[in-house]
Amino acid sequence: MMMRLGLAALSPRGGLPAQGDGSAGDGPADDGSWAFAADAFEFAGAGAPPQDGAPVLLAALPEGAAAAAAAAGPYLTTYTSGLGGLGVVSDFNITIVFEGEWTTELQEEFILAAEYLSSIITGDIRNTRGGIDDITITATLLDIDGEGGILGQAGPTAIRRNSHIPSQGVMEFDTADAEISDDDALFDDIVLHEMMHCLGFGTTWKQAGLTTGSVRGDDMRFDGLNAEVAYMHIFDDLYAADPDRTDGVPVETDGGSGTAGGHWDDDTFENELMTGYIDDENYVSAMTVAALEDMGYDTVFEKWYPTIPILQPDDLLA
Ligand SMILES: [Ca+2]
Ligand SMILES: [Ca+2]
Ligand SMILES: [Ca+2]
Ligand SMILES: [Ca+2]
Ligand SMILES: [Zn+2]
Repeated sequence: MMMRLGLAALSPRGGLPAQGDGSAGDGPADDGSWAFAADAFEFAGAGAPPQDGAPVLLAALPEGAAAAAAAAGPYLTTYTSGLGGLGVVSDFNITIVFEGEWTTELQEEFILAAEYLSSIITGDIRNTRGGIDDITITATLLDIDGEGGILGQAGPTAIRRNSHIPSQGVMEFDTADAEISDDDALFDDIVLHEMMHCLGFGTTWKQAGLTTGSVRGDDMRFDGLNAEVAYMHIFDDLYAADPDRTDGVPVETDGGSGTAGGHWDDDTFENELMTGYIDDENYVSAMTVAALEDMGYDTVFEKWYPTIPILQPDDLLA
């Protein structure tokens, strides 16, 4: 079944980080975080095609980037994870189809994110009738609105009927912002965050019946068993202090449509990667991996050993 969801759009809260003096409106929010604001699943509207941007010419990139790309040789058109790249061999495979013009530097962040996901998700997902094994993500770099404003958008575009596991997704980034965030060493985190949305994190929860409460009611919870176990054991202080802990893991209810309802609560989980606001430093907690397990993926999370350290993306580069 092809099922088009809206796309999760992301944009910085208060502008891009650290380009100016950090005054209000000129940089990130006071806490240095970015909002994946308007991460609105209804962003594109039901049935609306993804933004069909013209390819960005390398000449339109900042001079240094274009030169670096030219020096590094031609960019990839497709990449599949889990086949040994970065040392990762996994039955869970992500194929990225690159559209538009790319730099190898930016593509490296997609490769890292995909290999990372293949290292924490270990099990094969049944191929689609069309033979997709296990998800195809179309990644496009295009001119959207220049520096600031919209960073890009991402989300699943086709979902398996019974399992609710996506088989197709899109990730689109504004060229100007991608270059800047890559210079700020944030693009890798942004790409991984958005790739998680393509896998269904925060984007299929509701239809998969994994949440309770509501954004409107100002209390929404993810109530998958594995994530609840992770919440209890990894964030034990927060868990103990949470009067509604038995309802599940707190989900973001601020930030408006898209940010709300599709992320871990930022006030609670701060610089966890899958909160709706990205920080200068972010990490992937076992709770995020546990949520993927609850979504039907076979992952490295094991609920009997919830405190075992979770591999981080940079570990693949070590
Ligand atoms: Ca596979
Ligand atoms: Ca498969
Ligand atoms: Ca922009
Ligand atoms: Ca955060
Ligand atoms: Zn997000």
